Amino acid sequence: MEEDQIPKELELSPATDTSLDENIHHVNNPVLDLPHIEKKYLGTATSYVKQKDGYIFTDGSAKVEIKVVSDEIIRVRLAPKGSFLEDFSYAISDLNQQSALFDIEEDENFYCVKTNMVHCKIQKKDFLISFEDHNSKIINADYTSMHWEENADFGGYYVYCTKHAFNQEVFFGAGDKATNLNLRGRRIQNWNSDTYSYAFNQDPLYKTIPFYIGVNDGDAYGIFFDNTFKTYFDFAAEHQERTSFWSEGGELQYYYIHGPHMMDVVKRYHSITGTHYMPPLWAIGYHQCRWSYYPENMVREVAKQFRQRNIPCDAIYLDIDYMDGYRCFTWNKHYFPNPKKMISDLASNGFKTVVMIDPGIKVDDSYWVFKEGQEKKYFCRRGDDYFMEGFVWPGRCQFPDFTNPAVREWWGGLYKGLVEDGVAGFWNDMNEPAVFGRGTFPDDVRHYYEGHRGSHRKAHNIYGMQMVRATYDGLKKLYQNKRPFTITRAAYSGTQRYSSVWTGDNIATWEHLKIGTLQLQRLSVSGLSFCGTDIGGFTGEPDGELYTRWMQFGVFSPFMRVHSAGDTRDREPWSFGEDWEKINKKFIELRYKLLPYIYSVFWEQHKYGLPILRPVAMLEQHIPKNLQREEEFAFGDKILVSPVLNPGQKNKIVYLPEGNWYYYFDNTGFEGGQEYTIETPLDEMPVFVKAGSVIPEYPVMQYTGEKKLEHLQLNVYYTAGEEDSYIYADHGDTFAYEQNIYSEKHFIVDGTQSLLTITQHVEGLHSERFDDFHIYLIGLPQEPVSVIQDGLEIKIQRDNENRLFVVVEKEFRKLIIQ
Ligand code: MIG
Repeated sequence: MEEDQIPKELELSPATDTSLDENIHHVNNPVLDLPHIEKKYLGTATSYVKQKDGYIFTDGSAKVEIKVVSDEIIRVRLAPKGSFLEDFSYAISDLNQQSALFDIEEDENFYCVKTNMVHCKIQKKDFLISFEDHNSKIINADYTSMHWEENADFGGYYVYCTKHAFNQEVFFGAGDKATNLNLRGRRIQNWNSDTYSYAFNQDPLYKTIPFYIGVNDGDAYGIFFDNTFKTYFDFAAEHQERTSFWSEGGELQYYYIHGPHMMDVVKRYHSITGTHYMPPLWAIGYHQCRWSYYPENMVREVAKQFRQRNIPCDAIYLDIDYMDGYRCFTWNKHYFPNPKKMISDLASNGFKTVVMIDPGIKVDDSYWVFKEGQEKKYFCRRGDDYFMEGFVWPGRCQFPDFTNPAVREWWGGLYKGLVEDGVAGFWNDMNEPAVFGRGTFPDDVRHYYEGHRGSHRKAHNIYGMQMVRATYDGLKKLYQNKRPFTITRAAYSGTQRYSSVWTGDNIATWEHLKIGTLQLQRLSVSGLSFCGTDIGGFTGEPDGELYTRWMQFGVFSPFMRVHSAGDTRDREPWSFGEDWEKINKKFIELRYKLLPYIYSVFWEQHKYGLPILRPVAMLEQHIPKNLQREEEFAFGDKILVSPVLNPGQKNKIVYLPEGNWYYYFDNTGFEGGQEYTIETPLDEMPVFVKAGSVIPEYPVMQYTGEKKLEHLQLNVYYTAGEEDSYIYADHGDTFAYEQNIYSEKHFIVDGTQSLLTITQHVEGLHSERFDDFHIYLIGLPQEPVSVIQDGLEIKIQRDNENRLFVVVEKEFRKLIIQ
């Protein structure tokens, strides 16, 4: 859209526009169908007062706060009757570390709040807000002014914001939605729901991430609508030229996040909602789960099989059946007579044990958790003061109010026994919260909400997040600063600070494999990078081919776990016969080889807020066609993958972004910026490495830390240009990295001078235990004559597969290959 078209459209009078179809949500709500409920719009902006970090504008009765969070982030809040709600958010980790210089200008028609990067313009007439870059290019603009309607049902406001959707604009983000990457033309809602066997396009699902990224004319921006009530987003679905978002309560409060690159937007979104801590190394290995492995002999047998068959595995999960009558924090002593012994035997064989914990606490006076919770009044109550009760696995249950810090503290402590038994990780399920029959809690249930009390309407979408937060905080203390591992099904924005996530109860179909690739890419750009699907599909039966292709995608899923429902057949990597076992083994081994690379990608996520999976749209947002590609994505900065998503597929068209690439399995070189047809034999998948990359590789171990690392292998892929690579390492299980006890090796690979030079700079205080590097030189255009390490010539060697490598000192500065 041309810039000069905008002002005309901005003049549209909202009052004449009665067709706003956000009304559609009234259809199922008889109370709201009452015809007299009218939307109210902001009037003319007439004045403002300055605040410490922004301005409050008014039309004489309503107020709008524009808060400058940073040069690139502006927060907008609406107070329909002039008083803002308390400024509290569960999503935001810290706004105060940000800072910005800003100013305001005013003319006859506009106010303009300016930072170095963003101009937030408020058109006085109709109070329309727009965001422009410093060249006055409009990036995002109101279509109508912010509006609201008073709601007789619960005594609050439904709040609305309607923006222009530009002609070519596309939309990404929004969490776990099981739909195409580009959200244009879709309406979504957020209400965390237990959605067993969900379908493509089914909505809502388990998570609420009210954040999206818009890309128009090569420029990206983000909107984070920080509201925990049921929220809706309409991406040019109802009206081609409008994008709206609204909520059934709470405050209209959103952050405009400037780009211009999608990567910038995602980084900045992380800068306010936080990142995931470094996971323990074992948590990014291969995990084996099912509903459920029991009794003890079964668990031991599965573990034994892994080791006998030499298939790496770091963790085994115990689903709900390990508990005594599904009472959390207890053991079924019939199935598991001596859990401590079993867990320590597993541990000495390299297996971590992860167990499930649900929020529902069985109503049972002889059960200590229930009794304590009762005595302390920690369970949620109905509006009329009775306890909230619902049926879940244990039968009749009550539910802790995790929005109360005292309850969280108590809950965190409950893990003590299991931690002492040796359990290494915890899996929080059913925390949407899910209740059999009625789905979830009734609306009137009360929550403490950090002192800003409210009903379940307000707390529903953050219930799961606060549960896993309680879990994480408790474990952090109990493990005495060893890193916990947690995984949650329900989430709200910011949950990444406490947990990894999985996509819930998917199905063993090819369609669901594809849905999984979409969900994980989407979660990754929505802040929840540490994510995975149930590999193989939760319900239904995959055949060997589907299972194996899913395993291949699993290698490039940030979280790699096989899981399946209770009534399904065996799902171990060997369950489909020898041929499939061989391929599964090869790919699980690949995961273990790539671990130091994957760990470094997690570091980039943690430290810099970079998403782990990066859709091609994000790599090259300036190429319109890429905005529609959704089957291929980068895993970190250096590896591009395009999972095979169809049965019997012999080849696949893969687009390679600009630059040069190597096919991982045979090192064939490809020139990027175009599509190729790539063969897809069953034991390979399209995986490409960017030219110039340094990819560290571990020898295959049966579990992380099995053996001392003698050498660190570096695979260096020749480039005619220059490329940076970063490799991160640390203890693998403590928080010492927060005190800079880590090492970050920076390699510059340069093919412009000699044949190739590799320079190394190391930062951080951690010294690694390996002796030297084995550097493999891949794709050299000619045989090297000599290799010089810091002035001294070293030997060029060939391994038993005739691959070229050199042994180089750990501290080397410069390697010249000529
Ligand atoms: O009502 O714990 O998504 O992973 O195996 C089902 C049993 C409860 C749902 C989870 C699934 C888990 C299952 N749980």
